Amino acid sequence: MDYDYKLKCSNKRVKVEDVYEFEGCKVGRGTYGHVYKAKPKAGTEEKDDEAKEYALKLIEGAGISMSACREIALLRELKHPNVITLNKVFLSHADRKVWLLLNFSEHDLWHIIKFHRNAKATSKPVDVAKGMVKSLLYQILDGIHYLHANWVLHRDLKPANILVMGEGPERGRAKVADMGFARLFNNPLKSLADMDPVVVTFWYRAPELLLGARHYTKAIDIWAIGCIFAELLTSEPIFHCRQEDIKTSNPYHHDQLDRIFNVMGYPQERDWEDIRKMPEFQALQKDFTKNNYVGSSLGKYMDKHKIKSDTKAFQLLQRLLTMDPNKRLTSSKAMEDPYFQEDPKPCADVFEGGPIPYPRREFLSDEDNEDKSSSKSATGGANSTHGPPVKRGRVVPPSTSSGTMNNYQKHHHQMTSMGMHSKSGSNQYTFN
Ligand code: 0SV
Repeated sequence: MDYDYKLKCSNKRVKVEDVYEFEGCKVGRGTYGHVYKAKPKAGTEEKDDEAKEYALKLIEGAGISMSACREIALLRELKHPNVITLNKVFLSHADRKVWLLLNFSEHDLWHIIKFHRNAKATSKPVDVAKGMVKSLLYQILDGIHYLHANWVLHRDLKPANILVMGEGPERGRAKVADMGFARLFNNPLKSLADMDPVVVTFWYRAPELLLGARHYTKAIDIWAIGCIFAELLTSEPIFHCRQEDIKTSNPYHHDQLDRIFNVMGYPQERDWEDIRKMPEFQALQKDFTKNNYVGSSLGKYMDKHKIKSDTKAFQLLQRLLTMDPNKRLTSSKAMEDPYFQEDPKPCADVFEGGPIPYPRREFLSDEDNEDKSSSKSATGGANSTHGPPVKRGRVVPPSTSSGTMNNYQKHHHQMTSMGMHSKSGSNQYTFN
């Protein structure tokens, strides 16, 4: 190429570091790359937006790799309030780096649920909006409905991939994102044998995947949404199971299936007729004894967590967590469920104008930047895929609330769990 022309183009090209301030503002790190919180620099064309916060994702590796290309191509086509928004792509020719400019989200469900779990463990009450779980579930379904309508399957839905916007024009809006790990590890046909053992969670995996389903389906995403819904209601991962080091490409995970049956009961053939067609059906018959799960049911499990089976929330959960993928609810049917017609109605701001009790994202220290160790703690090691890595970050004070609550807001807030509201309003099990 003509050298002068190349130079002219290069001089014209806007460099990410010239227009955005993000030094020392790393908020995430993983195999996918690095994520920074960024603000437009004063005196740039973006100055009108100075108040707006962005996330800058620096894609791992050099140049426009297959995965960079896939992510950009996909996000460019998608536009929905409950799906992450790609604003711009910066190509840095000097170091062959690719940067994605996204809207910044202060929270995600992994951190929110962790906050409630800690509060529950220390018996500290948390003040959240009455309909928060309902609003979150509705918005997740809306985002997934949009993706499914466009034949995009998520394939790795879990709390860490549901972002929630903090203060600003999109306050309290949930957005479906994908930190990207699944691309490496979640392809059921991709061999994992030659990879380093990586701690991966199967907690959100549908039973048909664990029994060797060859393809991802919309129903697989719906199962994961059911798992997230249960976790929002109880603050516990419903199908919590010991983490495994995966070294093989085998999709069959005995312990994870055992956990599912311990909660749900063993699937009856009349409930899931095609189970016998699953590739791992023989292994299932060999390894499991139906009688071990007699007396287990979702109703019993949720009842232990103070969620009664005559509630609309429970009934919707049961329809989402249906073992037979062909009988599982679709996203559009789920959005029409009576749960959403019942008060409190789902809101656009999941916090319903009330204060946001969750801390802001921490900035990662330089030490974290180089940290490649693989802690395998229950809360997620550096290589774990179910949640953000253990961070040693600088703690930023909790986000300021929207100020004192007015009467309307007070009406919508109480010491409560995120989701279930008995008539008395007591939800002592979860957060009180
Ligand atoms: O959500 C992202 N990227 C942003 C991650 C950082 C956010 C920090 O605030 N990517 C994304 N991919 N797919 C989606 C869905 C449309 C399915 C939700 C969102 C994606 C990720 C990686 C790759 C390789 C391809 C697609």
